[in-house]
Amino acid sequence: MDLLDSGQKFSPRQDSDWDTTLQFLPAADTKHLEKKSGRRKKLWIGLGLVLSAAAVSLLTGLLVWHFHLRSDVRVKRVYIGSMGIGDQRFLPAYEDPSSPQFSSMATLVSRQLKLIYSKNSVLTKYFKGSSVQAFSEGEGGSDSLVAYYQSEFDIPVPQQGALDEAIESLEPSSQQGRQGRVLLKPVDALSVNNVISRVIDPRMTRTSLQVGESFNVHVSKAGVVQSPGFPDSSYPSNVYLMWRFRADPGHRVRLDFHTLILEDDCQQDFIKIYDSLAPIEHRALTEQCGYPHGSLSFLSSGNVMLLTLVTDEEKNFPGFRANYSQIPLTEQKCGGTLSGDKGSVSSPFFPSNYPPRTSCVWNIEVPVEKFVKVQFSKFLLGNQSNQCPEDYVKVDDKRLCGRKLKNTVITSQSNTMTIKFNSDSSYVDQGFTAEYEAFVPTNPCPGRFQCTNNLCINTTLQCDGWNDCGDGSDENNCECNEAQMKCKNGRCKPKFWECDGSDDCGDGTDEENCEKCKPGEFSCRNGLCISETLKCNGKDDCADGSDESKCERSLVLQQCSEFTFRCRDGRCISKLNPECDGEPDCEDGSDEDNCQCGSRPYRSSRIVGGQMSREGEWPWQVSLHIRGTGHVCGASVLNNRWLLTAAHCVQDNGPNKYSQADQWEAMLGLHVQSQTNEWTVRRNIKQIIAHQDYNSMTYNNDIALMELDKNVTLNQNIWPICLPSPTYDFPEGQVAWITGWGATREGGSVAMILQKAEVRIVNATVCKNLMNDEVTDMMLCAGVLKGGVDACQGDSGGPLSVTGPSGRVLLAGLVSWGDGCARRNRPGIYTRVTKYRSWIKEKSGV
Ligand code: 4AZ
Repeated sequence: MDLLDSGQKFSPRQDSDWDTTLQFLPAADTKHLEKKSGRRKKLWIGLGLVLSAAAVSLLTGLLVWHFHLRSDVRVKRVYIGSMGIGDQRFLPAYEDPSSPQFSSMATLVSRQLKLIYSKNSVLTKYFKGSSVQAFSEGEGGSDSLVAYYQSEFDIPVPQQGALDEAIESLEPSSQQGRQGRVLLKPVDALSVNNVISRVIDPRMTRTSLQVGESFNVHVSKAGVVQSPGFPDSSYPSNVYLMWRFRADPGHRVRLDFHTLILEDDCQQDFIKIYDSLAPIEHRALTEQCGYPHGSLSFLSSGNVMLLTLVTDEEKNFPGFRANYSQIPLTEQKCGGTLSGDKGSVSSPFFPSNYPPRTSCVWNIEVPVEKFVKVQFSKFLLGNQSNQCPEDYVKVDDKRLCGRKLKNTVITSQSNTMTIKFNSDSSYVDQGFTAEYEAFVPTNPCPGRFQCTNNLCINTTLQCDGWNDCGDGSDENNCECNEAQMKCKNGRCKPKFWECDGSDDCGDGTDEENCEKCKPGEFSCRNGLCISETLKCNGKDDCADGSDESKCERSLVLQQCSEFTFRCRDGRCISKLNPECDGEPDCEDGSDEDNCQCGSRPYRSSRIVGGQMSREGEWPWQVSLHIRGTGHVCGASVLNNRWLLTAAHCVQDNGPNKYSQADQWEAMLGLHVQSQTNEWTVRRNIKQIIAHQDYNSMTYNNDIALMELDKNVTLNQNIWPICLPSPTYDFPEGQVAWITGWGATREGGSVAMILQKAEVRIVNATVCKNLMNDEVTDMMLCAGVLKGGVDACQGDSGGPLSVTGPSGRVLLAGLVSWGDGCARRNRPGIYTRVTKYRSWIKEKSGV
């Protein structure tokens, strides 16, 4: 059954045994009673509060004493660790925990652990037992076998810190060095080189969890892993699952996630990946939950990797599907000597996440009379911190880390530069790419402007009102020309940006003295000025509802206006954008009708300057294909039968009969062009209804409906977007998203993976000014006026999506036209959907 078409509405259950004779006190009486006994009641309340406070303090004290001070209360503490062993070889039988070889080696390791713990009074006193979970080949050096184990201690609560210290004291410290430190060597003992252990992630020992199941995966032949039930059903509740990946010796494991959709809260459901076969915190590469956005491609440092999935009782999501493979360790050697005048360097495997425990050094050498400068075009290296002790890039003596250094320029003071990259044993990131260049010290930016931060920019970008340097130095000390205004802070900005509702100066001067009304007055949307005191007074003083449009309570108005919402009963209310905001405002509740649209199944969360979207993120996005040609235009799902697109997509063009329905094929639930999957639905088109007044010269009324030949079943990847009412207001500056498979740069080729980009609604007057008055009231402008982000060829007909106050997504516009793509001061022009609400209803019934 199709959800939106079932015609079912919620109706309260009629309980037959409900006692209709029962009477409740009327509200007025309650008040009356309260008033009479007010004083005595207050006294009792006061006394009650004091007594409750005393009881709470007593209970808290008891609990603190019970758990922290009473030394006989014990807790279980589990440590996960690895042991490097020098005098044993890895045998294939060790992969099978039921083999006799596994058992006998596990016994040796457990005995060894007991021996190690026996040398420490805290450890030996509270030790309960160890179990070995897996073995792998040694990690090079003197280890030839690694055992992964779990040790359990039963410890009085106040002693937990001492236990952690004792466990950590077993590790070789950096001064002692890793190599050759034999911890213990009785006659039958193993030659132990090192032990690392850490307390287990407490979410992995939740009592509700079913005991972890584990899968052994050999990655020498590439393959796919997925969470149980994927993609047909959600993952199960309360599971702790492990996938142990092993590559051939001398190889690394590579894991690329194709889909990853979990609950948003990492405390409940998460995946965690380790550079190890046991979940040792020291070796955690990443933790992910929700609908993650960064790179989801991971590499191990050695030939093993562990993937864990932990879920709780509630809210189960689709889970994941990931491809695994192996790569020789010798592949992608990073670093080296570079001697060209310019070139680029990037972290290993960029744009995948770099592997842990990796170090690379690049020595750049340019002709003696020149210096070197390097500019980072991508920089994603873990957390920002002072000394950058974890993962870092070091340029000569300067250590860099964090995720904020994009476009940073560093220059050398000689003809050589050394760039070092270093990743530690845990938590990886996407890394960096950088371009280096030789320059003459006396002329660092030949023919270009040098910013204070050493960036070079085109001289035409100086004093153009935009901060191109990033530090504003290209906009300092400018002489404003006659088309510009001077801000108080000295910046020059185009005059038509004055009073456009956005602070372009940065100090608000371009938005001062813009009100048409006097101080203390409210400007109605119809241009009237009324006293500020009349705002939200429950009366329609502007006579267009606007003084009552952003108040706590919505008014039912005597008369409707172009700014008011019309309820189904024909009456209008004053609240701005009341539809589907989660609050019934119309007396007949019609502002909250048909609000299943515009929701993403999983909250997270072509285009020029955009980024890849995730599967299911834009379930209303459609790809319109011409048979034999492939993708041509975008469209949006309105319901299980109707799509909305641009009229210019369905115009005949010479021999191409785009106006004929049988030429088209609609792809719904598509993510990657030419990669249909179980969620993709292909439909023929029954009819096309282009707007009767579409003007191919001006692009006015650029809107068309398409009816599918067969209904589709709505699901997590195919879902309608909400249509805004005719009076819905999309204010300038509001964030909107564009999506599509169109060209990724002007004149470029189309995208394979659905792209998304964030833009903002542009002031209509500013837009008309910028676009030579070619923008009509039936159009909406959106973009990033600085340039670099826009819709482009192939995105046409696709949605301009805006998220409303309750999280529902509304269709503000249809990609229509523009002056090129992503050019500065050339926003994208969209069909203004609010203008066509009744046309859509008339033609399709939606
Ligand atoms: C096009 O050719 C097109 N920059 C669509 C959108 C824009 C430009 C061109 C907006 O379909």
